[in-house]
Amino acid sequence: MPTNSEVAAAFEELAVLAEILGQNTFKVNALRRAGRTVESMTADACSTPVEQLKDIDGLGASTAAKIGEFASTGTMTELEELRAQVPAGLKEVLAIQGIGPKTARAMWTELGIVDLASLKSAIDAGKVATLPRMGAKTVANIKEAIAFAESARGRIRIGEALPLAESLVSELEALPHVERIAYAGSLRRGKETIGDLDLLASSRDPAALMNAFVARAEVARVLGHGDTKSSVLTKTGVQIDLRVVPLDRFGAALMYFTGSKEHNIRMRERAIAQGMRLNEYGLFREDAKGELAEGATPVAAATEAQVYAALGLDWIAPTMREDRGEIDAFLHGTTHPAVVTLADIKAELHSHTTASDGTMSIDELVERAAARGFHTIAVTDHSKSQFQANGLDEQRLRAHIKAVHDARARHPNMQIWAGSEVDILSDGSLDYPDDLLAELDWVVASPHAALKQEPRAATERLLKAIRHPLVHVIGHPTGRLVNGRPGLEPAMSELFAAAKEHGVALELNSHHMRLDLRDSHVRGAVEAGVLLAIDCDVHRPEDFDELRYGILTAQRGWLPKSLCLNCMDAKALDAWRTRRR
Ligand code: DGT
Ligand code: CA
Ligand code: CA
Ligand code: ZN
Repeated sequence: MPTNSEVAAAFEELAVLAEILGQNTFKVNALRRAGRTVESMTADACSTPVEQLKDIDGLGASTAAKIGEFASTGTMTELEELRAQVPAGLKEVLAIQGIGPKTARAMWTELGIVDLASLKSAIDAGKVATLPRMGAKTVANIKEAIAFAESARGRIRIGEALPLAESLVSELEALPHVERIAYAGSLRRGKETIGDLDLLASSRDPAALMNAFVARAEVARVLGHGDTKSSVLTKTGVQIDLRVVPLDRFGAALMYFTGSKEHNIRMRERAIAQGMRLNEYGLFREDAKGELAEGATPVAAATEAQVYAALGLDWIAPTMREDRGEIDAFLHGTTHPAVVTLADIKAELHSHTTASDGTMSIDELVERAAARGFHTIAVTDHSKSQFQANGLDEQRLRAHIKAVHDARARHPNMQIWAGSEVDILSDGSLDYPDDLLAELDWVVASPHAALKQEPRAATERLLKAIRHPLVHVIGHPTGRLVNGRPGLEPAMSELFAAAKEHGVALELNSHHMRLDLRDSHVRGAVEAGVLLAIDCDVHRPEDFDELRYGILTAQRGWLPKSLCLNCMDAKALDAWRTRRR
């Protein structure tokens, strides 16, 4: 069934199209009002009878009928008709900052502009400046906005978004009038890519906070500047929204703007089932008429934990708020899944030194691992096929094994393993002969080349590596790069079953460019009872800091400590290792 937001979006699109087509303002306004009304309804508009809908303030016979139609067909006849009349490319014209429906209509009907390309040529030909209320300054702004829209990127990787959000939060937090500030949205949920950044704050002087926000050095363009909400685009094309809410409502707002939308919908349904209403201002008890009274005092609003508690739930970590069963799992009195945290990680099992393409010596690598409080480090330089990464041939590997073992005497408190990140060749065989692999303490087998293989071939390739008796871990199993390349697309369930059967671990590579396994794979692996290794694939000292992205992804996949190799104590980990030796 369509959600209220979907119905609202349909009304908004209808209003925009009607406006572009020059239909009367009264009708356009009625459509907009209907959209807003549905958006704020607590009941599902699509399951409410049309007879009742038409009596709701903000709706009427015609808009109620449209909702009824949307509920049964998923669209509105009029919407389809108007879409057919307006060139599809006008949508991207309308999306340009500074161009509203009236301007778009004039551009279309008077200048024949139908998309961004024709808009650009019309500007260059000096035609746009001839439209009413179109000074040279406005045209210049539009031109700049087009360039910007073209450079603005899609979703950004978490490794870029999180440091940006952290610096914003810590600097704005230092302002004397700021009471609280936090990032919300998909970033707080730890998704691998982020559409836009959502910041939420409470301040004794909201205007001053907004002024400080829009004046920041990274801001390229201010999209909106108000006392409760401002939006900016950064020079690197990232949109950031900042909202200010009262401190005593911060928890409810943080919960709302953290999402996910699907989780929020479930929580609102739960509230309604208990005679309450949940929105971004708080959790409220319905009055005697079953309505939400204006100015009511919330049952809970100051902290997220209070809101969850008032709904009979323990606080749910943002990484788990995706409507994937978390509400049932966090009911009061149930034992929740104890997902892995950063502090639980005690070993790095995939790392490179200057012997292949790393920047650190064996000793520096060990010292950095010790500084993290780790008890174990596996040194896993590349194998011979990775010639561009200076992969080790058999002779060099033998010398390297000795060098790694010699380091043990200098670092008695660290468990140091001589390993290899051995290539899984395209046919599933490994890049070193078995007798050499048997000399290693630790074997990570990873695919690096032939990543465009057919899914079936990829599955067979990885299965062969999993069945190999000397392999401990399959490194970055698909080889995908976030926003880069799709990588292999093997039948994951077959890999999970084989990994479980053969006692091989799969890697969750923490590097924000990889996150491979990805969150949904982690969840599948967990359900299959497969052990995972959360590694940083360390090449440089700072790569140890990538761990937090791996942890967020692991949490999104509900990975318990008990299925994470890196959470074992040194002895247990070594016992697991030697079972395969
Ligand atoms: P993104 O930015 O695409 O990576 O994803 P989000 O989850 O950050 O989404 P965004 O920025 O559109 O909105 C932030 C949060 O605000 C979202 O996770 C939940 C909440 N929210 C936004 N729009 C709606 C809505 O129409 N209904 C509900 N229930 N929540 C919404
Ligand atoms: Ca967002
Ligand atoms: Ca947003
Ligand atoms: Zn590697």
